[in-house]
Amino acid sequence: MTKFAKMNSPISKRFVKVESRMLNQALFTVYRHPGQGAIIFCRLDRFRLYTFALSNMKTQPELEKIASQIRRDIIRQTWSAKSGHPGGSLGCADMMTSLFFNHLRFTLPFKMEGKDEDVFVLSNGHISPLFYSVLARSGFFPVNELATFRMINSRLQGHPATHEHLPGVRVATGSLGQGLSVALGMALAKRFSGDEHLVYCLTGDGELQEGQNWEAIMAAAHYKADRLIAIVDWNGQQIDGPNDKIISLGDLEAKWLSFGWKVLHANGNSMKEIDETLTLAGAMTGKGMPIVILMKTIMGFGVDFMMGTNKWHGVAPNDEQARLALEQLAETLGDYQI
Ligand SMILES: Cc1ncc(C[n+]2csc(CCOP(=O)(O)OP(=O)(O)O)c2C)c(N)n1
Ligand SMILES: [Mg+2]
Repeated sequence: MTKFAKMNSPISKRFVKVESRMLNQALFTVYRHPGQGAIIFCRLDRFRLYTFALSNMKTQPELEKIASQIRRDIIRQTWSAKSGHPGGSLGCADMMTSLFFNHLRFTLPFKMEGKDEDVFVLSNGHISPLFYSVLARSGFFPVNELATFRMINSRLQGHPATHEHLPGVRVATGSLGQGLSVALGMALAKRFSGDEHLVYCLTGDGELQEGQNWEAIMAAAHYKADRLIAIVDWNGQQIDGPNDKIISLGDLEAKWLSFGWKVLHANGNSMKEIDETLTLAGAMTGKGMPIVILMKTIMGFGVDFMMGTNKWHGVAPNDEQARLALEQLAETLGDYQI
């Protein structure tokens, strides 16, 4: 499932120019082939020109439709289990939809080794309702299994675990601060085995208060892990309140830069922006530096009464709240049976 290939060839006349705009200091010109995918022409700096051919790419409206269903799945899983973490799950739904449906190169059925494919680590394992929905909706396991979320003996435990052998889960997470170290190990293993595929790792912002992250961040730059892409869910909130009240993250960009990472920024709740930033991040791999996307999100995004507060970090909606939430989220792919 190759989503893009470096072309560095002239744009054919059959492509129609859609728009040009700046994104993370790079000029993107988007061309579309009638009936096919898009070409993104990406000018990274004034000396080098890159073009990227994208095939089988989902358009922004298509991704938004999928994300709406995934948000419904998040509400329905936490509502039926009467527990779980809807806030962070809703906030990261756009990025995870774009990542799994347009960028991550994986093969099915799932193989634990992850050789010759991109791999993903969910370090903030508590947003499992999102992870499970994205995995199910992209074919890793049957969508109806979402109905077993958090049940005894289910493969869909509150936090992802390998013991249950759920396709798509390569590492148990939920004990915060560990995922990036594992992702770095995977990136180095890929290098040793001559595999040029990418390793993506999503972490929370509150999670960055765990010291182990900074060992991994330091080590990744030292080892030039340039096929590792970290994504920070920068929602400004954590379990007990805003980051700034608990332990301020300070100048997050300066910190990652000073540790030797390439830093990109994105609005994680703009499908267009996050989708393009994931393209840009992919294009920047293999250049000697690990890459981080500092992704601004709104916790609870998509459900008005859940947005912008830590209140819904780990609280499930009751019947009435679930009804009100689902009214705001279109059913696009079909709800699973509960
Ligand atoms: C090592 C560890 N300490 C504490 C917790 C409990 N815990 C779960 S989520 C969370 C907050 C994390 O904040 P953030 O990463 O910003 O996630 P968000 O609330 O934005 O989803 C905490 C403290 C945990 N899971 N692991
Ligand atoms: Mg947070």
